[in-house]
Amino acid sequence: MSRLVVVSNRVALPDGKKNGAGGLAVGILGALKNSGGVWFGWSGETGEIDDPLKKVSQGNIQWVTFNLNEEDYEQYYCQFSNGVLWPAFHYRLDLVDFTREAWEGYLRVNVAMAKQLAPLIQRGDIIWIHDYHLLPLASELRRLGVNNRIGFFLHIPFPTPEIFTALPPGKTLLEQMTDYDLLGFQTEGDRQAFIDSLGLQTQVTTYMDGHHMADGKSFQTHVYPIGIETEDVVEQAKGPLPTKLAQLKAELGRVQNIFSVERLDYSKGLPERFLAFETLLEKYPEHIGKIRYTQIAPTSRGDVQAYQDIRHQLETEAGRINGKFGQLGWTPLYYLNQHFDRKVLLKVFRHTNVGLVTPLRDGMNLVAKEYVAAQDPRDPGVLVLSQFAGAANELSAAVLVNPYDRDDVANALHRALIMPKEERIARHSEMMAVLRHQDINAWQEAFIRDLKQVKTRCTQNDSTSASLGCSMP
Ligand code: GDG
Repeated sequence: MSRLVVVSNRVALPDGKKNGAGGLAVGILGALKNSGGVWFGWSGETGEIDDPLKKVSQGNIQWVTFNLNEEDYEQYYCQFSNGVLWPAFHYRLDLVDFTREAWEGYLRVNVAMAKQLAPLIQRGDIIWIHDYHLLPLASELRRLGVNNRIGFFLHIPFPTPEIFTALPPGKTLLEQMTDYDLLGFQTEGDRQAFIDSLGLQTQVTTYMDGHHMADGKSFQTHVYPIGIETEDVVEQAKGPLPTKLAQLKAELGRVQNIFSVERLDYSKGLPERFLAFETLLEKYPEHIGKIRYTQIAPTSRGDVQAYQDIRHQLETEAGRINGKFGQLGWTPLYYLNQHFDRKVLLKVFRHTNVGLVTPLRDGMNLVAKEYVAAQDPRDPGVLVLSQFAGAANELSAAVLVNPYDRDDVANALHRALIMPKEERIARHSEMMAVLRHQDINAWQEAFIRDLKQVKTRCTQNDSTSASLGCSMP
């Protein structure tokens, strides 16, 4: 049976608890346990990329990590991955800070990673590479003679050609991406945007079912909406509240709670959400004194300037809104710039009336799915969800909003706060059916199944293609 080699920027080591990736680590581990293999990525530590690799084994899985020096970390991770690709792929060209040094650093790290990884790859292994940090990795592995099946999954959106073509190295990135055998996207919109961007630069021939040929290379594109560990979330959210939370619930009495949690990131639409909450209090004063909005937003990528800016913006807005509407004994908005324990979060989800998830752009958004799965099916809360989250494709029974329209969000919040129980139950049960069917295991199994079925890589010029079992669709 073929081994699986997973590559991601960071790995979740076996001794640690689940990291910020939430259920993603569980999905990857599920895939690795099924076939055995290697999980390769950055250790999170400073050193040289060609330092000896750190290896940890447990059962049939080996975790292999490398170090990065400060310049690599700055250029590959902070400047190019998170200062160019992340904003551009989330439609924020205004925040893109491109330099050629950053691009060269990004390439340098991908080249060095390929050199470290190639000797670990055995004949017959399948390789699954994750996310925007590693767009060129297959290309570099191919250069080193790795002909194994290589798949890629993009966790974030793929922007439309108008945005993508603004990236100075866009053409090279697309060429590199066609060195994957299988490219997976969160939504059909993302998949199509990739093909459209590629089609602007080169002739793409599409056969049936996402099989393509471009520049003599054949590859497939498919949609795999990522899910959560649905049953695990259901179980963890159930049961009695820890003492502190139970006390808080008792103190709040009949106050209705609006709740959200996400990494502090400009793509999540937090300032817009605070303003929509203000509009709710202005338009529907009957809620004053009777609701509370709690926003948890732990700092992420604090080394990047745009992330420092948004943190200041939120602190200012929260203070202003509380100053304007607060009363003695009532604070409308709780903003907590802290990381919370996952178990606590899932229980809090269950005891809140509205889950407010309004990113301006999001590949999928797992918080939306976790919020739904955590609800009590006999008396569920309501999910208010941005139409620009990938999750909106599957969770169409949420109250969908345009996060740029604060009146729309305020109206949706009002509707959610007064929604009759029967409607809440109907919406919840429709969404649960989707979450149970398309959970994190179904996601990884679908991707791995397709990757295994890819024919050995072939090119139009490859005279040995037929003998390798390579066939054109
Ligand atoms: C990327 C894409 C796509 C958040 N704060 C805390 C905490 N979290 C957990 C959530 C959830 C996870 O982190 C975040 O996942 P999201 O999907 O919401 O967002 P990104 O981090 O931006 O993830 C996204 C995802 O990849 C997977 O493909 O859905 O679109 O941007 O699980 O619960 N967990 C804990 N404390 C916190 O304070 N314990």
